[in-house]
Amino acid sequence: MAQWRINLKNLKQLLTLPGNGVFTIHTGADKKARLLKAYYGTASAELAKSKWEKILAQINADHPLVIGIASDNGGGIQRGANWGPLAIRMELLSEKKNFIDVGDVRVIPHLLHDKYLNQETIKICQKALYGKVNKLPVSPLSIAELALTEIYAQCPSSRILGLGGDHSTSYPLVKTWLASREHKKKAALLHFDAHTDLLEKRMGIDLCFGTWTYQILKYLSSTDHIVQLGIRSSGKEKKHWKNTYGVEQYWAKEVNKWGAEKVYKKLKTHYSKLGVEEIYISFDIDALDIKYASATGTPEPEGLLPTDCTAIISMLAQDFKITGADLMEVAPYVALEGFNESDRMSSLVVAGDISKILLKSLSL
Ligand SMILES: [Mn+2]
Repeated sequence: MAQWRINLKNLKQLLTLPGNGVFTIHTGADKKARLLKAYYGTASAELAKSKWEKILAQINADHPLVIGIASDNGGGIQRGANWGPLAIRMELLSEKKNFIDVGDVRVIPHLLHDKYLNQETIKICQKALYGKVNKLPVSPLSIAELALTEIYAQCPSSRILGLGGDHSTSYPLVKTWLASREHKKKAALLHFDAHTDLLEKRMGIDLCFGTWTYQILKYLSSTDHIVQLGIRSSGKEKKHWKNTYGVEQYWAKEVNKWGAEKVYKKLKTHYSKLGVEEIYISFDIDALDIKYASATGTPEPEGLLPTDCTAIISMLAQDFKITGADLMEVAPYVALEGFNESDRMSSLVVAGDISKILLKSLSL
């Protein structure tokens, strides 16, 4: 078993216990306690911490890693995806022997990225997070980027499943994944989503749930190295995105008409022509039809079937190496008008199924 020499000192400051990324003392503490009990056999964060630190020290490349980024500050319509990592982990408990959970990125819920902060604020937040002024970042996206960079630097072959968070949290995940690829031309992105997330800015902000994909384009070998599946809520037509950015898209109505096998054939042809060998899958839960994914910030009707998505991911994992993935925008406590408690619960089960197929594809 390959052991990495992980920079534990840094990681222990940047990350916290699984589920603990949501900063709360009382509200929701019972939910965190349930996860800790299931993971470590104790509901006490104090006792769990030493077990988690031991696991951090023993990280190896034999299993996929799970990391949570419990930030929804890059969202903007209906928040609540900060509870996504905890809820998805509860659904993943049956698989817990098949991954190493490195924990959650530490989150100050009012911050997004350090570039939006002045030096004075950064210093004050460093004192709050780390107990002193230092060189470490303080915003969730910035902390995530450093933590992931550390992990990839120690072990470039690590396969990471990121749990969001609003979709802006994919930005550090995909950016660091691409930065650690040896052959950029062979690395591509598959993006499931109802929305393109290709805005250059949203209300002047260039890093958020609506812009992260645009921000990633410059890191790809070329912009046709991203394929988007499930698009249906877009201010512009499909040809606009193709002509302006060169992004390949299969809209939800096409996927639903063609079915999983035909979509996969097109995907395979597209990636193969480009010489792609490894793929990162970013899955926004709102790619799925609102019937299956009501617990999310911007649910949309006429979306994809979970069975089509899992079939496409399974076929993809047979022909390509899936070396990174994420599941985003699961907002477990969002109760949508017209949907009841059992719809909410079943949408979490569906999110769990998606996380399981992503984890499985990372394990192949
Ligand atoms: Mn999205």
